[in-house]
Amino acid sequence: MAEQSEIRKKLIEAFTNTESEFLSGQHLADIAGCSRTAVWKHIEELRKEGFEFEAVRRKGYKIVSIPDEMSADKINLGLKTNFLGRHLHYHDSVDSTQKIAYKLAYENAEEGTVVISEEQTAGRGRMDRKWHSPKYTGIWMSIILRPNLPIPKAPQLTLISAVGVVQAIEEVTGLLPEIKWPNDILINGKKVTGILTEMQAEADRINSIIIGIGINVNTKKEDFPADLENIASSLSIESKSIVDREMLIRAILEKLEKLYVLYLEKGFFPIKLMWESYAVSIGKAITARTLTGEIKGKAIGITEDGVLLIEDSTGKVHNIYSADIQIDE
Ligand code: BTX
Repeated sequence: MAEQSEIRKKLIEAFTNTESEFLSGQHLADIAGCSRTAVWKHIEELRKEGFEFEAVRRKGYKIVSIPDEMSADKINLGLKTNFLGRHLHYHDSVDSTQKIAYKLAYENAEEGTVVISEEQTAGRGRMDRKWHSPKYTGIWMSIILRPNLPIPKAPQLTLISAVGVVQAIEEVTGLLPEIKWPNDILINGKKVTGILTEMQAEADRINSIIIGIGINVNTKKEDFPADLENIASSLSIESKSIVDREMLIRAILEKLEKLYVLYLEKGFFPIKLMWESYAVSIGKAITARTLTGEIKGKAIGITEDGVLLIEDSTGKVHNIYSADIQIDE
């Protein structure tokens, strides 16, 4: 399947990189490394995705228009990664991309496999909370990673993902997002992105990590339900423009791949520094709500393992592994 989408990617690139109007079937076959019959079949597949072509005998094919809706082929177009997103599963509507990625990972899907849907009917957040994922407005995607790491390192992947998403949003929109530990990405104090990291493990090793990323991209104010109205926002609302979702997906996959490779080679320290440079809560008075209770104090940093450190009024430092954070000042 990857080879098929690789061929279609080469075909679209051939059309978008050329000055000439028509490209012959033979020329396209040479570029894509397949037969002329295969070229014709791939063009038919692209037509089903909404690409429009004109075909003229003896002249070949000309691209007339590229569809507005996302498709695996459009996301793939110009994607500069080695493994992230090379296997891309695109859906119109699913319950949760996490569930699909989880199943794929169980069936031995390769590292870097990505599941994207235009809509989620049962998108989920942490601790079984709901994630609002309306159609065509956002990026709802899950990424399968297979790092050879011990289980306690898993939370670091959430922080790596947050840094990648922030860098990609900055690059594509010019907005300056902030990270609220561990996984919220905020712009002007409102949540535009949530990240959920789930794990399949065997004995003491990680088998796969599924990183779920939900971004409100072109959501309008009136599209949010009443309970999110005051806490959520979208990149479009904040930038006052329509944001190209496919470009943003590519940027995320590219940034994340670089950070992940850096992490595997050099460890968490360089990522920690980047993460801290985007963190909104560090140095502030915060309340952490954990499953067992509430801790108030000053957020003084994160550890090498991505654990949040809070110093309470008595000077005692608490290690916070999982909590919801409220910034008090
Ligand atoms: P979280 O538990 O930190 O955040 C969930 C909370 O955020 C909800 O209880 C609600 O208050 C608020 N919320 C719900 N939907 C939105 C939204 N669209 N924008 C802003 N705030 C919202 C965050 O969990 C992790 C979210 C991961 C979502 C991705 S999407 C792709 C993948 N598939 C899937 O089912 N989940 C992940």
